[in-house]
Amino acid sequence: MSTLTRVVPAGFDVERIREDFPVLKQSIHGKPLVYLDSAATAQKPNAVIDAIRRFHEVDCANIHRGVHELSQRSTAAYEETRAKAKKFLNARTKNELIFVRGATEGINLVASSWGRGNVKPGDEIVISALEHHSNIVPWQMLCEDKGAKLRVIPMNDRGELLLEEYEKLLGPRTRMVAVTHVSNALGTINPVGRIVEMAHRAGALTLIDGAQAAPHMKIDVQALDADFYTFSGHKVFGPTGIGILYGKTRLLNAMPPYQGGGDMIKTVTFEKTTYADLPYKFEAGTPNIAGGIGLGAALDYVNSIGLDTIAAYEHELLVYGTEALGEIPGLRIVGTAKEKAAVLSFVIDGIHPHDIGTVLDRQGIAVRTGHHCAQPVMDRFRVPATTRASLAFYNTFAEIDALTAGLQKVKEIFS
Ligand code: C6P
Repeated sequence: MSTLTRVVPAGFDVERIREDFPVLKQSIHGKPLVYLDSAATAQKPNAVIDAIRRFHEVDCANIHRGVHELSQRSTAAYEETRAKAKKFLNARTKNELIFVRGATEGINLVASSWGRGNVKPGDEIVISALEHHSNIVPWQMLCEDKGAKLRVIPMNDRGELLLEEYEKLLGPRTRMVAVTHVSNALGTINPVGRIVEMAHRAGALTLIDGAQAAPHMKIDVQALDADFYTFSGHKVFGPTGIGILYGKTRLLNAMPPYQGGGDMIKTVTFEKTTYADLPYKFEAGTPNIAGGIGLGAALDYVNSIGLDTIAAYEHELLVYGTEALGEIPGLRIVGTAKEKAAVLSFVIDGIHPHDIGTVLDRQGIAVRTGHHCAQPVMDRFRVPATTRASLAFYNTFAEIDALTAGLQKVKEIFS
């Protein structure tokens, strides 16, 4: 056992919490599962699994379409999640929350719908060097389509954005600044409040990709003054295929629908269609009803622990993990920002990350290896890939010890 300091916030009982996650109670290759891949997708508590099961067993019906009891119940449960998401993000009204498939779709919706009417040849979109492909490619597609230019905020060797360089990128042609709140590849927490304020001063709008922030910290879109904010349900302990896009009412009202179909209309004739009011204008077709209900249960679950408690505990895990990995000769942590959340990305001299991941898996330890859908980040650090251990509040100090021991084994095998 490591002699490093383990600090646990008062009242936080990780073993109690782990009881809520059935998937964690299994062995992989004969070893207890150590799940360190929550940035890819988080595990689901019983509350979420039960809510989805209950929907299918008891309430299953399409929403917004039926006068019958089941449809009323499923509509109410689905819409209840919108209210929960409003609270989760501190939005002004429920109508500012659009159900999407995940952060990827949230960003594509804005790039496509807002971009269609607001970006002209010569305009500029600013993103950062830390972005996931989901917050690069939709803007690149928009720029190609419109003859606009993509500008990129650079970062330093710790993985922190250079705000003085960002300032220089802002100008009269800047239409949108789209940055991640927390980097999935490095864990850097960006100063998004400051980034938003600087964008607004230049007359640009902002989109914050909250995919890696929502599971780890309290978010207040009003305090941030973000114009758009998006996150994925499956990373906040909810199901896959569901997520939230927040947008300011004024902006959403001015944007055309993203997709056409059922549920997003007021009237349809062959001559003309009129669209539904917010938020339904952006929600064409039968949605992921079970997913929406599961997401509501996930937000309740996260709130029952409390995001401040979660952030405090995960910070201690991260500090402990950083120290523990730092003691392994030849291991280099990639991404050492002062403000960091939940991610330990690293390389080991002479050993390919895929080999590291495979040996760890044989010991029951699940990590992600590769470019983490952030190839420009890898290019910036001149590595083809990293091994990434990503944390959630159900992880333990003992699991970090298991990772450290696993990495010693990797070194023995490959030295
Ligand atoms: N990152 C990871 O292992 P979706 O796929 O739509 O739920 O989320 C996309 C996305 C957007 N932004 C950031 C910062 C992200 O981390 C992700 C998803 C996962 O890092 C899967 S690639």
